[in-house]
Amino acid sequence: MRIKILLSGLVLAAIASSALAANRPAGYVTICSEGKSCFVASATTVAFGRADKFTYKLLSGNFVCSEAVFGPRIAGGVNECSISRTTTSSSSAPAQSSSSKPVASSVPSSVVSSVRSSSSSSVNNPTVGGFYPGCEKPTPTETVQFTETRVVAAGEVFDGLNKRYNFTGGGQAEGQPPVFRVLEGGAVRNVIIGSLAADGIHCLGNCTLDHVWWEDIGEDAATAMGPTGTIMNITCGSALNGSDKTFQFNGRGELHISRFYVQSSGKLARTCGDCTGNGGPRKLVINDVITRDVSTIVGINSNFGDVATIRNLTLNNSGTSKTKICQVYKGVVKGSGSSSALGVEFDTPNCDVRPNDVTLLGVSQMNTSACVGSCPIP
Ligand code: ADA
Ligand code: CA
Ligand code: CA
Repeated sequence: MRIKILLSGLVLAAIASSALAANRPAGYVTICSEGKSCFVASATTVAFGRADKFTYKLLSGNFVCSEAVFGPRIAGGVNECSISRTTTSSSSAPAQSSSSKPVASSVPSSVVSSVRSSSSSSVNNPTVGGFYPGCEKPTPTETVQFTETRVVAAGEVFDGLNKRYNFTGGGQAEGQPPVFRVLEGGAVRNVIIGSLAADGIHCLGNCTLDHVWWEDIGEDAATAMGPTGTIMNITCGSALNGSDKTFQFNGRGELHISRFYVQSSGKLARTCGDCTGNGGPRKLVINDVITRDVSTIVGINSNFGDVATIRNLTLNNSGTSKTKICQVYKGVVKGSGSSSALGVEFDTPNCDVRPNDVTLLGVSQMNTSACVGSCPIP
């Protein structure tokens, strides 16, 4: 009897933990399991993994759902291959020949010849343009003027139906309200944020921003505010014209950005330099992102244990200013002055990125000198 109770307790615990850890990212649907042949009709980001740990690759055609294609599997169970539920250009297909190989997304030869450095094994070769491939901004169906912040309730999925949303402000004053405040487990999708963009979108816990386009970034585009253990996942969208930060990370936990395009902004993402109760660690995961004229990709506080992992980043700059990929700071708590820049790092405990994770298109250059301090861009 006692053993039975113990066993059923263990089974319940196992069910509970497997219910908590998903084998596909939020908003993704499994198209095949590990070892099986899989198919996507056109260039599509495929997630591979289990238990909330994933590797992403842009694939097209037949491929095997395996570590040979994606890199190391997650031990402890069967890994799965999944795609975004809102991806329309992809489909699962009946079993294909297991000898079939993944096909790189097609890239015009003019673009390939201007790629100057990428030894990445990824097949991600995004085309030049104002959007991440497959994540083009739709034409807004109408413009909605908010008179107050739209609160997205816990677990709610707000589908913006590709309308443009305006609220107020959008200048550089701190302390503006957000256009959307997303509570634990909520999602915002198919939303275009117009020029009255205030303080963008605030996420207070786990949240997904999926198919969100900022036409003109407000004070910043979105802020991760969730506690330790939460993930803010921003995937498939674009953001233009930020004066300073695009994504601001003030909470704890993780901020993931994938299949995203950012143009004309100071930084793609920054963990807070001087927040009230500031600290860490904070984790940034950047994958499949294209930037144009963004001075610094990530700024993180090494003294708080922040880690940035960057893969499949493409710079498509209009000039030769050297983009800083991972700028490390010493962060402070509010009232103790400002954060100070320590240097640009590659392949260190805080900056999990190497130069060959970055593809340089056209005249683009990055700062590879592992410089010390604020490393002014020449
Ligand atoms: C600035 C400011 C921070 C915080 C942040 C934000 O970086 O120094 O304290 O307010 O903006 O959340 O926009
Ligand atoms: Ca700010
Ligand atoms: Ca802000």
